[in-house]
Amino acid sequence: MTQTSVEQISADLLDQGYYLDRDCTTLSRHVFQQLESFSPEAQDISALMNRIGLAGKLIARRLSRSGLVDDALGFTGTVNVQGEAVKKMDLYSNAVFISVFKQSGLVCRLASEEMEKPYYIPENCPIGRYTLLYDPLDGSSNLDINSNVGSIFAIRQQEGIDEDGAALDLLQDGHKQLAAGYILYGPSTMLVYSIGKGVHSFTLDPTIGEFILADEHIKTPVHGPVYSVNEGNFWQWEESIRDYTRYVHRHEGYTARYSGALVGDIHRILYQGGVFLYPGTVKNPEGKLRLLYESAPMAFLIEQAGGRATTGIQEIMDVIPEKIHQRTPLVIGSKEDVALVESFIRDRERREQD
Ligand code: AHM
Ligand code: MG
Repeated sequence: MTQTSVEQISADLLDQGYYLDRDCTTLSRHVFQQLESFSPEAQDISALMNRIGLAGKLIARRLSRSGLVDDALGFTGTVNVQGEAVKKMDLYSNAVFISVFKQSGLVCRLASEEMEKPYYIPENCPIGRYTLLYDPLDGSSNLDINSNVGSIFAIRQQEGIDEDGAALDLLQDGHKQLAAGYILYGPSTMLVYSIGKGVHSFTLDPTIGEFILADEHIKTPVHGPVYSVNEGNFWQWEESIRDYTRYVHRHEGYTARYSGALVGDIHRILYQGGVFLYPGTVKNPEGKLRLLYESAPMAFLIEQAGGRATTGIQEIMDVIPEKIHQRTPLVIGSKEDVALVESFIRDRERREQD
């Protein structure tokens, strides 16, 4: 190769600098860019996100081979603290998060929807300044049909050590979250996160084993056509939610999408707008979704993208739980679409008071 052609190739590559930059924007580098610092706090958050990414890679690897390896699919035969049948992948995913944070020195305690009490990592506690809250494998009913599932996470500051498991310091509102996001295991594996400075998505490049920046500062549209709700529960809903559903059935411009995995449905709404609802039902008056592991992290994220999240009467971020596994009704997504649902709730309240 002549000198000129080497120079030419280098120049061409520099011309494509944007792509090279993007290819080199890994999760941990992005955190430093966001925080514009290499301070100890930035180092911590970057390392935390890196560990969450590692958990995502391990779970994605097992999911991609779940039909091929023994003991990946199916139930364990036990029920969790919520009374739900536990799948083998739920347990595996739960353990993966614990395992990646052991010896990290960062996280003293992990609280998950699969564990009755938070899990302490005693060797980390003298220095571990953070708590990880997570739903290790959300939408796990999709597993046996090879459909999308996800992991949801939030990071909070560790406030006191409380080894009896009550974790009273976690009974605080969503504004206490320092970071939140999810990993979507779909055709590709994507990690979406916010540290309170916008919402950013990454795609796992399996050839190099890194999450590479896909989109920065994602903004959810103020309105979208999608409404995402399990209409099989219609008979169990309050009249206001039925009123809303009748409205979208009778007006042009709405389309229904419901995947059975919150992460997948929220990902669609994040990019394309619309609203996701899991209201209270006769069986579960507070709905199905858990505040600390599902609703609050998603509320943090969607608000950072310019959307909203409410129980129908209160902002999700303002809800103070009474117990760590507390459930909340959830209405989340584009501002205008959330407001439309709220208007039906308020109308009903007004009519019932008259
Ligand atoms: P899980 O965390 O036990 O999987 O439950 C949460 C899931 C959400 O991902 C999804 O939106 C919802 O439960 C589906 O519930 P349903 O089958 O009642 O519609
Ligand atoms: Mg879940």
